Amino acid sequence: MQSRRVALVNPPAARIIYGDEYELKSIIPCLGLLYMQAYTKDIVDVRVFEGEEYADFDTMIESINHFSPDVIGITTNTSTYPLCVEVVERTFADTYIAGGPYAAFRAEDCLDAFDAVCIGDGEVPLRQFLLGMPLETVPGFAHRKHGAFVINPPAPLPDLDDLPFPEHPTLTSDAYQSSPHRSLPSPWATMVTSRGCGFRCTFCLSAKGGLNDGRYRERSVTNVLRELELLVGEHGVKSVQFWDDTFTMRRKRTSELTLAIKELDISYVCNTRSDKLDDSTAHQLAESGCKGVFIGVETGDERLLETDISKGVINAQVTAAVAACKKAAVPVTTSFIMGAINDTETTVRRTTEFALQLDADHVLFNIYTAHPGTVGYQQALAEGLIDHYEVDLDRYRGEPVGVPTICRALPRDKLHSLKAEAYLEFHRSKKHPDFQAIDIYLEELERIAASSSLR
Ligand code: B12
Ligand code: SF4
Repeated sequence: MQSRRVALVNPPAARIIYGDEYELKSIIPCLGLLYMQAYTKDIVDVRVFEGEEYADFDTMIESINHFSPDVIGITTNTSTYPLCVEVVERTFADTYIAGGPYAAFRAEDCLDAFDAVCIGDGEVPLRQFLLGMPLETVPGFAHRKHGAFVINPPAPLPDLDDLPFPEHPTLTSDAYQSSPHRSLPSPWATMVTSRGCGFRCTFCLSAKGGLNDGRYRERSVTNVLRELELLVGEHGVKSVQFWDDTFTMRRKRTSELTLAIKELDISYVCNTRSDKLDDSTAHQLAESGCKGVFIGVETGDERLLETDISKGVINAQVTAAVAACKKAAVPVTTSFIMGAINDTETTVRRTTEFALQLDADHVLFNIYTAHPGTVGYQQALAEGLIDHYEVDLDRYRGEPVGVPTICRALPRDKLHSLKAEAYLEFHRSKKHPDFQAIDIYLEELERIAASSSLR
């Protein structure tokens, strides 16, 4: 018997989401889809359709239709949701399943377009469905029964060591790119050695209350090492981007992991929190080939850091973590958010000043996005700053595309100019300025001044 065909789809979103910042951003495949492909390929003919690998959206749709899948599973982010619906409208499968960060918290709305929504990790529920379990009974799925919205009991979370390794399309396709702070020698791969985080940051879906309740789960060092050895030994991989939320979460594991990685003689980049990055950890990272660590600093305003962001650290810890990286010679990226509910021009400028003071190797400034499922979204709803918004790519232009901003004092265009100014100040403060970035943000400032196109 011919096995069922399953398409797992990530719509092409980078050009829409990144706009003029496109050249400066990371574009990588969706690991979630690749994990689900690896977990089901023994029972179905499953193919991943990564939007960035196609010339345009139409070509991807044609390719999906040519494959003629029985089941289509689509990964959703807030800004990509309209494209996800378009995939449903322009293809012809029997069953449509949505999953990922947006659908998990907008399950009822998504059921207007989809037959089921997967809430949380998808490997086990998808496999159960493909093995023949009716979607009405699959743990982890939400669906409609006689018009009523039903959420099935949650699926058990898999032991991450039991999951087969995903494929690594970055090794074979040139559709992917690294932002300057993640740029490493080719061939490069992306990996997660853990899932979840569980701190309380108000904008983040890896926080407590977010995806899988933010539960932090680890792969064993042995399991990570096996995948790395495979990548290095069989595919000649020279570097790895670790996309864990908090790579250095546990000191003991970090020591073991960095010792193991050191043996492989690769370079890598990772993300963490400032309270998980002291001198000794920074030293271990450096010794094991770490060429970049990303720290979410969020704001320079100490009060907002507690009230609006709920980061659980103070500025002194950030300063110490950045100093630790510099001492260990690990390049560091500091990332900031502008436009939290109570941000003002003064607090945003304080953020820029803090970024300049920290003087990291790279910096990111983003506009606060109230994603459904976050505390920030609930707060903005409760305070009447937004309603239960529809994602609308035409109405809300620029980052965050499709989504209203929530800042009480600063309209969208003002936030965008403060962001562009912050980038300009940062890059101009450097001994070796990034002229490409300077040009991008100068043009952005001119555009904002010339029109009020950012609603
Ligand atoms: C790596 C990463 C990226 C990568 C790759 C994105 C991608 N498509 O995977 C890059 C750098 C490109 C990126 C960019 C952005 N990202 Co990002 N990113 C992440 C990060 C840190 C890890 C994702 C990951 O690999 N997880 C591990 C895998 C195994 O899990 P997973 O992808 O969630 O998939 C599992 C389940 O969700 C579920 N599932 C997912 N899809 C489906 C589909 C079906 C059918 C089923 C059954 C199940 C299912 O099953 C999977 C396996 O268990 C997450 C935070 C996080 N920890 O999740 C943020 C996150 C996904 N990013 C986020 C955002 C906002 C962005 C940007 C918009 C940021 C910006 N302003 O530029 C852009 C948009 C990119 C885009 N194309 O849409 C948000 C999304 C929130 C939302 N509701 O939209 C997150 C959750 C961070 C946050 N704020 O909390 N990101
Ligand atoms: S520390 Fe990072 S990953 Fe963890 S909840 Fe906060 S923002 Fe999310």
